[in-house]
Amino acid sequence: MSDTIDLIAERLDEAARTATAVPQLTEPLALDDAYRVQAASLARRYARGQRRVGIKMGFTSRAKMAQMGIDDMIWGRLTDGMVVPDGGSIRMGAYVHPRVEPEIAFLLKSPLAGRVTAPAALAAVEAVAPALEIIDSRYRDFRFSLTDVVADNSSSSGFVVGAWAPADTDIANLGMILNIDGEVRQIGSSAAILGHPIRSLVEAARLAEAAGDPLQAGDIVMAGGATAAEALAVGDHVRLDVQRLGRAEFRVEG
Ligand code: OOG
Ligand code: MG
Repeated sequence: MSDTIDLIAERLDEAARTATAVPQLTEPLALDDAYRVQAASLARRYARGQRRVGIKMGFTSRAKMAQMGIDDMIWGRLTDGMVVPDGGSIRMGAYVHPRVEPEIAFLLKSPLAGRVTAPAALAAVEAVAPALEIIDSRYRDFRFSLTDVVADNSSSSGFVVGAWAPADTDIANLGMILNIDGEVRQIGSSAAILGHPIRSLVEAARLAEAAGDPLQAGDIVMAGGATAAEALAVGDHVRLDVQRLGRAEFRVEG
């Protein structure tokens, strides 16, 4: 099995590195093995000098589950190579078929592992911010099964974090507006993320520890898309406004 895991990890890592779509996996994988593929493909990125900076949660809202037809929460690793500065730009050619989704990000001031309560999770938070995730499935046509997407690092490919706000900011039910080129494309609420985004951090603490990769001080945790994702095109100016938290934005260059 470990040969198979390494081979799939190499295939998916190459697909991400070269921005080339690949077919869905034909090898039947158990969920644990899909996460092993993810870890092995991330190990290849670390070997190229990238550093893990946190994790992203996926399918934490109904809108995202409905858009992709998957009902299970997933997670993936974030590296410094995926950071897009707020107000900066991405190059379309570095992606297969990127999409963007409105999220909330947490910055941790202390480690957080295992089964924790929501207040304990909040106590580990240094700051919260409006955030945009750029997802880019390496699978053709952005179609995948649960284990396919987990193996592919849960489609993570980039993220933009706006200005950090104090951890005691009430984020239970904040209006979120995703705007592309001045046009409102998605409207949602932070409450769409598991009823309250802090629950996504609670789940992240449990899942990351179970995989032997627990959350650390300094980690960024992306809580998951509050709405469906929007496809990106060259020339797009993407902006997220989150009530009370402010905005995050970037441009898509050719
Ligand atoms: C999988 C990643 C899901 C989210 O925020 O729900 C995700 C995908 O939709 O390609 O990042
Ligand atoms: Mg996401």
